[in-house]
Amino acid sequence: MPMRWQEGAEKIAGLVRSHDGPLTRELVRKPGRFGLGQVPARLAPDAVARTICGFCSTGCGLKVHLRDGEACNVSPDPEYPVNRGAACPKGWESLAPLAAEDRATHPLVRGDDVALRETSWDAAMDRFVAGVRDVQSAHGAEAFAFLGTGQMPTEELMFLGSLAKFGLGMVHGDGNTRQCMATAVQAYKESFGFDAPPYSYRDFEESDVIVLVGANPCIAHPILWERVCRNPHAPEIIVIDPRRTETGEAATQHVALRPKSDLTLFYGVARALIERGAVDAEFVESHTRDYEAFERFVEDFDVDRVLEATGIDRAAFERLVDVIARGERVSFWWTMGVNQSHEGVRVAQSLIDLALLTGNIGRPGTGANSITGQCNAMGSRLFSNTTSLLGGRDFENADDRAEVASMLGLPVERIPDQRSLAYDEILEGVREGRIKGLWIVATNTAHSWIDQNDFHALREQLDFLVVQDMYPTTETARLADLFLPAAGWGEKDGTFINSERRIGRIRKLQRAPGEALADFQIFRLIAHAWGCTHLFEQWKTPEDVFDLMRRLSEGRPCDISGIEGYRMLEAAGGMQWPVRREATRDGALPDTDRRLFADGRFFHPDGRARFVFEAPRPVEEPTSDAYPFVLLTGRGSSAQWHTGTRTDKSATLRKLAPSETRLEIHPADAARLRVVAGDFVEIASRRDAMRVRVTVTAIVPEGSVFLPMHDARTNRLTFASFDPYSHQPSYKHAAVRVVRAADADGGSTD
Ligand SMILES: Nc1nc2c(c(=O)[nH]1)N[C@H]1C(S)=C(S)[C@@H](COP(=O)(O)OP(=O)(O)OC[C@H]3O[C@@H](n4cnc5c(=O)[nH]c(N)nc54)[C@H](O)[C@@H]3O)O[C@H]1N2
Ligand SMILES: Nc1nc2c(c(=O)[nH]1)N[C@H]1C(S)=C(S)[C@@H](COP(=O)(O)OP(=O)(O)OC[C@H]3O[C@@H](n4cnc5c(=O)[nH]c(N)nc54)[C@H](O)[C@@H]3O)O[C@H]1N2
Ligand code: SF4
Ligand SMILES: [Mo]
Repeated sequence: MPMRWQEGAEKIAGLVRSHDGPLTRELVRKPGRFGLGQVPARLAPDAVARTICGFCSTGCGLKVHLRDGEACNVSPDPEYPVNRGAACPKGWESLAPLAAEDRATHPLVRGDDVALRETSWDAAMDRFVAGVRDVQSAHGAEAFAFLGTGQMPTEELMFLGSLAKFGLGMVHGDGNTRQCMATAVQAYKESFGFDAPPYSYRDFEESDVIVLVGANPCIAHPILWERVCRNPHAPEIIVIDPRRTETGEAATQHVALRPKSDLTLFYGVARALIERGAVDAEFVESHTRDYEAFERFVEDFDVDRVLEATGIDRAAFERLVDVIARGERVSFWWTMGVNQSHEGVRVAQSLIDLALLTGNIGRPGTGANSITGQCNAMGSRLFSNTTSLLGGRDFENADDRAEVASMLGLPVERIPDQRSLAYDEILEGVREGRIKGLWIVATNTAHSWIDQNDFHALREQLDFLVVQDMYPTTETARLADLFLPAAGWGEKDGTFINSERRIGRIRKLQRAPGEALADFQIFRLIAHAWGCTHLFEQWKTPEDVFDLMRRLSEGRPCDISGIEGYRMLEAAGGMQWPVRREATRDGALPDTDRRLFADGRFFHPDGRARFVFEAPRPVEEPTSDAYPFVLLTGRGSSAQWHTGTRTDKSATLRKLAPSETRLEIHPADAARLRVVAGDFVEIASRRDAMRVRVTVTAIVPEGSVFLPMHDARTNRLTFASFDPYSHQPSYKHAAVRVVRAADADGGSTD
């Protein structure tokens, strides 16, 4: 039974008493503000509350129905401009993960007997402070790093990054958005001058050609696919994916290229478009740079080279070029099939190059559009204070540091003058003994990071690991020295930013169980225990932090200074950045569907977008006689979310998901291996092996196999290679062998 809020409040009050000070008194007086209390008084007991879904970056509006003040049901919001009354199964089932039996209710600490045991918040805070200080004093401030997420409200992300760096003196922090969006961030920064996905979802409805690259929205963004289906122009839909996914099946053309041959393909398409005279010369001349060099560079990518690299046939290539050349409003969209590649940044930029070349940007139905992944990957990109300083600034720029210091009322020396290491570099630091402590918040590294054998070995080298999650049962939480129990979506306030830059309000609808606290409040407790509350005096509520975000954004591309507060966001049905102060001056609300670059001005100082390109590189772990298959990984079903900590808790979602992991294998390969559907195989990489049943299907091409990422064993097989510019892991390419399980057993007795 979850504890009633009064009980919880009393406990907390007692626990934090030793840290006497303003925070303690506030906790005692206003427990509701700390993730323990009742739902806000503003919500009537049987009201409907509007919020935003906490799973994917589509950012659907949801209505949460309350009975006697308790959230009892969820339905999609028909008035929200994103989803207009539709939601996928995860959205409908949003409340189930909150009621899971394994919800964390108390802090846990690892005792001398090695078990994790319940402890008080008071003791947990002491342990946190001592653990971090011990590491920092023995090995330097840089030796303690944090790993965050794209799944908390922006206000919490900003608090985490600011507390860790400005308060606790950490220098390095990154998040799971490295696994997901880093490539798009880097590509946009170099090409456009700022990390700025330019589109509005309305573009799905206004295109006459929709090119989806390495994206499977039918599974991963079902409501975006709904938007595609609402397009009244009978669009050409081209899906470029080695697998014939549900989306590929529904397309007007599926281009089944060889894994990781995208770059050659798109340079070939660019050359063919140039040859056809499909270049928008006026746009290129007025709004871009480096076109001539690009034109010379792609000359080497003739059709034969493309066909050889990609394995597609001439007719398919010509059709692709023809459709793009003739399209009036062509939009290019990409997701993880591009971002998670050893050369993802250049592939993303090759799509940007195509959009620039053909003038398909800034107009309705166009764009070079990265679809994001998690509900708040976009908030994390701008405000997590990891790679870039708050608001997309640069840690290495003294003016940027001075500006942030003055806006936040901080001594400027508190702001590190170097960029954080990226996720992979932080783990490399652990290997080399430079990083001895980690604080992992709202991400399940011990399942989702590439090459788990390596990660588990690295864990042994840490002196202190803190994990902050909704569940103490995650693979990562089980490795913690200290576990901090967090409230989840639905139990706290704040905002998310979705894929089309729309800021939406999320609401506290119910209390968290036991002594779990909103991450925001955990950060306040930590600031208090550390003795740095004076730096965060303006950070009492999420809305206070939202106000700071507005200030930090003013005059920048991501300007939200015109959003006067949560009430305006609620009234507007979410607002896309930028919203400058002038835009809402007389109570006006900006248009609900806005795209960037309508005026052809990009964010580089000269206003011009760049053509960026580079020769394709081979993958780092090519297939061989011993490991002849390419392992592809990704999303398995619309009912499963990543490592399953939330979606596995819903009986409905479990029913909608496959009952067990299956390896997709092509019929011709299956025949060679003498396996039929349902047989067990052993799939092995150079790192590990797993036993799994097969689904024999032509979804995967010959020579490739596919495993869903939702199974923790998948990342024991993956090969750790990274894009050199974005440091994003290449989850979608490893060399593996597959043998019939019976043969493997026979083999092992030899
Ligand atoms: N149900 C569900 N929805 C989700 C998520 C979830 O876990 N479950 N996660 C969310 C998150 S965080 C993200 S990032 C998105 C991911 O959304 P998507 O990127 O759409 O999903 P994935 O299945 O990872 O990968 C998409 C496709 O990339 C293809 N691919 C692999 N290699 C290549 C290649 O070399 N070239 C090309 N062109 N394609 C390739 C794969 O075959 C796969 O079909 O989904 C979001 N939505
Ligand atoms: N092989 C392979 N691996 C992949 C991918 C792939 O395609 N293939 N995709 C990668 C991608 S794109 C992504 S985004 C990552 C995702 O990887 P993860 O981030 O590790 O996956 P999640 O399961 O979403 O983990 C989120 C964790 O946060 C917790 N949580 C949720 N809400 C809250 C909250 O409000 N507060 C706190 N404190 N905790 C919370 C959840 O319980 C869960 O443990 O996986 C990556 N890994
Ligand atoms: S599409 Fe994404 S945002 Fe919409 S209901 Fe599903 S998981 Fe939630
Ligand atoms: Mo992601």
